[in-house]
Amino acid sequence: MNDNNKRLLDAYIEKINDQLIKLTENKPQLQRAVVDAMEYSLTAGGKRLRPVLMLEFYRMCGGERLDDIVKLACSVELIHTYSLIHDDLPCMDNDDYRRGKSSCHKAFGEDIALLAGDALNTLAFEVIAESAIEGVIPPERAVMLTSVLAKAIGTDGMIGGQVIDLETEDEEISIETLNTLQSCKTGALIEAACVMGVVISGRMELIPAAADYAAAMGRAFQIVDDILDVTGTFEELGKPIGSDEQQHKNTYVTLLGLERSKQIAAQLTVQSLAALRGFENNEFMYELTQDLLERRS
Ligand code: GRG
Repeated sequence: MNDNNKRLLDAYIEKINDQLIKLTENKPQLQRAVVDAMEYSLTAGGKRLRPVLMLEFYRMCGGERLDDIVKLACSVELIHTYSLIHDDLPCMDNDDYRRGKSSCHKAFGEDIALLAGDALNTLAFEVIAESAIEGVIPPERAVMLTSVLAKAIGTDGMIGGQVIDLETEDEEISIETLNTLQSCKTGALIEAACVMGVVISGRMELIPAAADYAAAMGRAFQIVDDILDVTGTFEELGKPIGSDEQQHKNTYVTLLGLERSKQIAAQLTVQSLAALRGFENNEFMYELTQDLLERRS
């Protein structure tokens, strides 16, 4: 990534991080345990990819009020963090580490971690509603954002994907089923982030192009995630490697092998870049998408 784009990415991440801290401050003492757990997971690191996508799609659609939109962009990071907390629970993937730290339930106990995930989920929708109440976006756009996000994380999206994942452990599935699992579990929230950026800008005619971009990029992202689970290190990923194999998960690597997975991720990246052609000022997004293919974390 060139220096200008790196500066833009760092500026986005700084604004997102500042806003995420604000979202959990000033909460009453009695509820402090759950708020501490939310804050712990929100500030544990992470690439902030989903809010960056939302901000960039808004900007590529000609949006100029980026500072006003940061809080809205945090809605997808709140959902993402909730999904990671729940994903790590003993009844799900039972992972002890996340983002280089003890997972939420290891630090706060299962009960508080479960509630912290639930509260982050709720807070995401509170943020969207508040953006209309505060006059940041028109109410009809807030309703549309609510609809896009809710669909992306429900039974047709993230939760549905998680169910397919759980129910197909220990059995070999087809590549078609793996594609469906991935589109729901990882792809749907990534797509929602891109589409929500477009919705905020009001350029509704660009929604299909944003969805096309996200479908290809989201799959490439998951394939790289699967590759890194085999080729990465604890230091890079912030969690133990080899967990997919240990848990008998179906992944692109277990089904197609490392080399074929790398080829497909590269092809999907090219496909996603083509979908960016309809957007103005797409240089940053172009580079970010290429960098995601080479990422090590
Ligand atoms: C309601 C019980 C219940 C569960 C919610 C757990 C769940 C449903 C869904 C799991 C979704 C999930 C964890 C998908 C994995 C997606 C993925 C590739 C995560 C890693 O994303 P990165 O690399 O992580 O963006 P960072 O840490 O950088 O933010």
